Amino acid sequence: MTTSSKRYTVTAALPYANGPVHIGHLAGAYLPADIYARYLRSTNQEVVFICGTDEHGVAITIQAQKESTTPQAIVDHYHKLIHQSFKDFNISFDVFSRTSNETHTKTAQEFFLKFHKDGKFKEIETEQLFDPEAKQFLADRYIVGTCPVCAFEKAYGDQCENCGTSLNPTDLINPKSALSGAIPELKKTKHWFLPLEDYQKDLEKYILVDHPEWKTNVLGQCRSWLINDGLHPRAMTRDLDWGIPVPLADAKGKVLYVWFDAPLGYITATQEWAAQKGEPDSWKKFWLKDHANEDTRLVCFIGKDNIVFHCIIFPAILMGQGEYILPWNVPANEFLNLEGQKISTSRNWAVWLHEFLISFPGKGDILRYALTATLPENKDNDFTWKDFQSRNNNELVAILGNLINRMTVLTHKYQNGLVPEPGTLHVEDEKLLAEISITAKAAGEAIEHFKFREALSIVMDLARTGNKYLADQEPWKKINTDPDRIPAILYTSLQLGAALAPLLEPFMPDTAHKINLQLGCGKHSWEDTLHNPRFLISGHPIAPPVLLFDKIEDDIIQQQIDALKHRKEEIEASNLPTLPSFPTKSKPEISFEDFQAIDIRVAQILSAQKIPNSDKLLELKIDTGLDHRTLVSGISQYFSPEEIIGKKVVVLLNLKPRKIKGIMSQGMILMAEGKSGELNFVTADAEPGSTIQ
Ligand code: B3M
Ligand code: ZN
Repeated sequence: MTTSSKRYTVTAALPYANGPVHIGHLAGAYLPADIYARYLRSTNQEVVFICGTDEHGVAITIQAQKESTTPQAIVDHYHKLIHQSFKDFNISFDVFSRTSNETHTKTAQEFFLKFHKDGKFKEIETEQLFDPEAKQFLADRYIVGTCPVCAFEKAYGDQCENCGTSLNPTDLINPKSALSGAIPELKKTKHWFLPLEDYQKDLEKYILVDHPEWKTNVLGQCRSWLINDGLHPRAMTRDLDWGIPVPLADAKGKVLYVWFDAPLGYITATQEWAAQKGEPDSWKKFWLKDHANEDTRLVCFIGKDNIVFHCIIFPAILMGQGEYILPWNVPANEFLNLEGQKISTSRNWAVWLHEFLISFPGKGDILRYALTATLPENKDNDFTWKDFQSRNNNELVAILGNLINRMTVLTHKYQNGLVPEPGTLHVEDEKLLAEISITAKAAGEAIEHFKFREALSIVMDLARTGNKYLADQEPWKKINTDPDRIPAILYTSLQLGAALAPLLEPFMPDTAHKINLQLGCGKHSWEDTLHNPRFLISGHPIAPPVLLFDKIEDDIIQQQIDALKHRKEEIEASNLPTLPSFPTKSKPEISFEDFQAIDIRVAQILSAQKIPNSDKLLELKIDTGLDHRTLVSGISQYFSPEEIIGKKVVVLLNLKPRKIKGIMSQGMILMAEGKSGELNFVTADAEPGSTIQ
C-alpha cells in the first residue's frame, strides 16, 4: 500500500504513426499504463503520464510508399487518428507529443553530439545493400525476395510475414529492392556505433542485481541478450532520407537510428508538458539525477517486442549521457491474439479502436473492462467476441450493474430516494463496510505489482460481496418482518456502491463517473477508500435508477464474428501481394520446361454470380473444352455477372485447386492489370479448349 508520496514518470511506448491503433496495442501497453497512472494519482502520488507518436524510421517510409504519399502526410494523418482513439478510450496522458517536434529534434541531436564529443561512438565503415537504380541504401525492410524457409515470394529482408521467421537480407532467395526492383549491391558506408559491450557490466548490475523484481518475461529476454549473446556495437545512424539529420558535417544523407531518437521522445514530451504548464524547468525533477531523489521513478510500459530497446539500448544511452535516471521498472506485456490468431496490421486482422466505437458507441469502458480481464500479463492471451459478450452480460450487467441498480431501486422504494439514517449497524453491516478498505489495500498492492487483472478481479469481488449481502439480508422480505433493519441495510449497501466508484475509476473511468452521478456522491479518491470510506451523508438524495450497462445480444456479437470471418476469407482469397510492389522489373527467367508445365487454354464463361458476403468474388462456371468447371475469381469490383457471361477468356487450368469461401476453385482466369490496378480480360478468339503455347 502506498502511503508516502513518490514521484512517477509513467511512459507508454510511442506508437509508430503508420497506422491506427487496435486492441492489441491497448492491452499491450496503454491500458495497463493508464490504470497505473490513474491509481497513482488517486493515491496522491506525483505523476506525469507521457506518450506521443514515433514518427521516424522505415515503418513510416514504407507506409508512405504503400499509400503512395509522403512520410509527412502519413505521420500527420495517423498522429491525429491515434491521438483521437486514445482520447476516446480515456487514456489519461498528461501530454501526447510527436517525435517530429522541434524540441525533440533538438534534444536528440544534443544527445548525439554529447556522445560524439565525449568519444563514445565508434565510427565504423560497413558494407550495406544499395539500390543502384534508386541510388539509395536499403533498409532490411526494403529488400524483398523468396523466403528460404517457406518459399513465400514476398518475404522482407528482416522477416517473412508468412511464416514469421526472422531473416537477414542475405538469406533471401532472389533479393530485390522494393523501390525499383533492382538487384541490390553491396556498397561501403560509414556509421556511428554505440559500443554496447562497454556498458555490459553496468547493465548486468542494473538489471540482474538491482532489479530482480522485474517481470519474469522481461528478465528472461534481458538475460538472453546479456548472457547468452553478449552485447555488440550497434549503429545509431542510418542511411535514410526520413528522420532526424545526424548533426555532423561528414554525415550528409544520414539520420539518427529511430531507436536512438524515439525513447528520448519521453524526455522531450516531458519538456513540452513542463513548458505548456508555464514551468519550463519542472521536467528536470522527473529525469535528471541532480534534481530527482531516491523516490523518483521512471516506469516504462511496453509490449514484449520492445523489451531489448527499453532495457538494454535506452539505459545504455542514458548511462552514456550520464545525467539521467534509469527506468525503475519496465513492465512489458506479452501479445494479445484475436480469435486465436496473431493480430496483424498488414493482414487487417485486428479490432481497430476507432471502428469498435462505431459498432459500440459509448461502450469504451466495456472494452477496457474485457481487455483488463484478459491482459496478456505473463503469456500471450486471446481476445474473443464471445468472451467480450460474456464479460459484459455475466459480469458488468449481472454483478456490477445489478448491484447499483438494486440499491437505487430499493432506496427509492423504501426510503423516498434518500440516503437513510442508519441507526445501529449490525455486525454484518460493519463487516461489509470493513471489506471496502480491505479490498482497496489488496487491489492497490496488486496494481503496484503490475497485476492489473488480479486487481480488477479483487474489486469485482467486492461487488459480488455486495450482491450477496443484499441477497442474505433480503430487505424486500424484512420490509414486512423487520422494517427497522431497512435503513441500516440500505445505508450500508449505498456506502459500498459509492466506494466502488474510486476503486473502479482506474479501470473504467466513465462507469465510475456514472456511479457518482447515480448515487449523488462527489468524487473520491482511492486513498479515501483506505480510511473510513463512508462517502454518502444521511438525508442526501440519490438519482432515479438508470441502468449502468445493457445486455449485448447474440446477433450483435455474431455480426462481429461474421465480419472477422469475412475478412479472413478475403485475406485467404486474395493472393495478398502485400507491400511493396514491383513497378517496372520483369520476373527472373524460367526454363522452357517450366513454361511447358503450365496448361493455359481458352475457355468460355457459362454463368457468373456474386458470392454472398464478399465484395470481390464471383463464382464462375466455365467451359474449358475439356470439361465444365467452377472457379472463384476476384473481379467482382470490376465486372458485373451479366456483362461477362459468354465471354471467351484465358484460363490457367492446372493451378492446384483450392477452396475459397467454401467453393472449390479449379483454375484461374488470367487478367491484365493496368498501372492503376484496373483489370482487363485477356481474350482469345478461338474455340474453348484451344491451348496457348
Ligand atoms: N514505435 C515500436 C512500436 O510502436 C516503437 C516504440 C517506441 S517507444 C520509444 O511498437
Ligand atoms: Zn517464410
